Amino acid sequence: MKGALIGCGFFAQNQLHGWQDVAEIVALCDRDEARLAETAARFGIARIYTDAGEMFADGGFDFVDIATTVASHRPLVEMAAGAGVHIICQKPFAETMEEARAMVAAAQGVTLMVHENFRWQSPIRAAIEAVRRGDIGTPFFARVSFRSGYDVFSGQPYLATDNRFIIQDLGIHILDIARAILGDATAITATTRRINPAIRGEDVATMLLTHASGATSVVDCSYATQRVPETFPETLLEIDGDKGTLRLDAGYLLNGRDVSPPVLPWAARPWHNIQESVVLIQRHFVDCVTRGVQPETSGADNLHTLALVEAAYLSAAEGRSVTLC
Ligand code: NAD
Ligand code: 89V
Repeated sequence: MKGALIGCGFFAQNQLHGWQDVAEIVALCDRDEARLAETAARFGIARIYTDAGEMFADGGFDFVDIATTVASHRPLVEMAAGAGVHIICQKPFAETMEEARAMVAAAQGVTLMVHENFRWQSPIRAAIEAVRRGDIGTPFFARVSFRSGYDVFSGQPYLATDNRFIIQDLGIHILDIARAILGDATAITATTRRINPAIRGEDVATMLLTHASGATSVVDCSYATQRVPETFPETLLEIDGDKGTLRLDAGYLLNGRDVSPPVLPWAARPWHNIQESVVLIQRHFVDCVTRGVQPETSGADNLHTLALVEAAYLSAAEGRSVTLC
């Protein structure tokens, strides 16, 4: 398959490395000319555009990978859908449910996948597959936990200045993991805190979910946890079922077994876990398009994860449990 990528920023470099083993990226777009030129030279991509509309008009690709920040997602998704190309869109998919629903509606004729890669991290995937195989029977409880003091702001400065921080940026990934393990949630109660005075949004969130199956999960995240050793970017799991228990502990130990992700040739610790998951989700996307089936984190599926994000902020603001329809 041939693809195009929009947004040559911090994280897109991983996506472009990943594509080298999965599909051919034939065109690049960024409105920042310097970033565009530098990225095109790094990956040897000849067709470059500062205007996405011009890139779609020229065409010649089957899918587009939208790697920009959230404010531009809706116009770019709508443009791509209008051009009839399949779409991967970075998380957070949208800033509001209304925008997200509009994008899903616009993309009815193409495959639309949200780049929700944490559920594709191989240690997390090993746990999800074990649950899906029935290794621990019927799960009734999960804790999905991400606690770190890693400086994410130097690579992604917008994380320090946006009104919303940890639930929208990181909580969204681990709420998605909770859904992958226990299915959709019907209610959420959340508390948030800002510990780091140098940022605008919340950097700690604790969420309690009731799932439609009757199971309960605790989904907690912090970028204010000075843990030694630092575990960024590991998500730790405790999953209890009626026939057994799974623990994904620090150091990538799944019930004591080493499930460490590989460090791909272009990757670097500690990001290697996330970097490998990019390749795995890209393969999943190409496989789904080829087979004509919906990706796990299709646009429609992601509406449920986004609804949890919105409900978590509402719950924290109003100090009450929020029911999801
Ligand atoms: P960034 O600011 O470094 O890069 C975004 C790039 O998009 C910039 O170069 C900007 O010029 C370009 N851009 C924005 N709007 C555009 C438009 N309309 N047309 C063309 N170019 C445009 O951002 P980043 O840190 O790379 O984050 C990008 C997205 O990736 C965010 O949504 C972020 O949440 C997400 N992200 C995901 C993961 C993950 O593991 N899934 C990790 C980090 C970041
Ligand atoms: O995965 C992400 O979305 C990143 C980070 C791990 C830093 O939170 O923004």
